[in-house]
Amino acid sequence: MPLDLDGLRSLDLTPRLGEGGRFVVMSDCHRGDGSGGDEFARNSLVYKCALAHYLEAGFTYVELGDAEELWENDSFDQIYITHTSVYDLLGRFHDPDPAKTRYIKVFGNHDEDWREDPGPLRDLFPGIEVHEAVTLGPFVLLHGHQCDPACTGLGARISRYLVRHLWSGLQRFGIGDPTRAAENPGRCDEIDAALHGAARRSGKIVVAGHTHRPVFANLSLTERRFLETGRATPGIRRKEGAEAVYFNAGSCVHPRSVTGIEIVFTGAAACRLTLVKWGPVAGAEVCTADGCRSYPLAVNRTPLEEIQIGDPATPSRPGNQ
Ligand SMILES: [Mn+2]
Repeated sequence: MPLDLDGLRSLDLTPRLGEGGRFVVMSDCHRGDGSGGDEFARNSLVYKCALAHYLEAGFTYVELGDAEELWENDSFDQIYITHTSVYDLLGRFHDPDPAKTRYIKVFGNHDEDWREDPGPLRDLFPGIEVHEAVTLGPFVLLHGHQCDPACTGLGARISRYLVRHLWSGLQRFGIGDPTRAAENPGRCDEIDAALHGAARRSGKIVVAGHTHRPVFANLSLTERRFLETGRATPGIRRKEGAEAVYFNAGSCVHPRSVTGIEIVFTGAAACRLTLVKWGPVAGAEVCTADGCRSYPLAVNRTPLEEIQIGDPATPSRPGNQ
């Protein structure tokens, strides 16, 4: 059944936009127990560098689901013990006052347990709520598994059983979990199409996660590359152009980087969206108020795509206007 965005139980953050606002959306951390199956562990340093930047720069952090890997791990304690420094940093975004908190948490399929009982989280983040979706001006932010039959209802229960009892063991030997759209471009295309359809029907702009593949203005990076260069392998969808109604933040479990989407409001109804990648860069020059310095290895923020919404909406690459 097609997804009805108006049927989601949403937190409405729109009242916060009066004075502008900076939001960063990151999805699919899949934080685990530090074993070979914990795909987040290799990126935790990069992720913490990104979070520290957003904390300092006054952003509100929207965590868009599958933050905790509760399909593979039955104990949140072990996830917390493994990634304590991450939870300390997240704690600095949190405020028990829902009107002030800068840590907005949405559940996905792998951490849907929080929907029924966010109790264990509340020991770390007093009073925290975990939402199905967030409304922010023209945007609806949701995890996106609602459009994936393998990850909702009975499908989710079967997938969870397989992941818990079979794949978490195999993953330690490097075998991926086949229930994830992340490992299947065809399923990824279907979920993107369903989320894009939901956005068109509702007149809202959708920002989701779940597929682990960044999408900007309805184009994945390879689809955009095809439009720009005419080059692609046969399985890549041929789209006619960008359409600023559907975006996907990607994930924090890419092999060497994390991706996210920054939404910076420049007026009550105008904002700038940027798809960013954070990752290690060799020989990077880092400039601060004290001048510029070269480092053998640095964690850098790289803008990949940027668009202005509210003003004449022209998709463009940063520095190319
Ligand atoms: Mn998911």
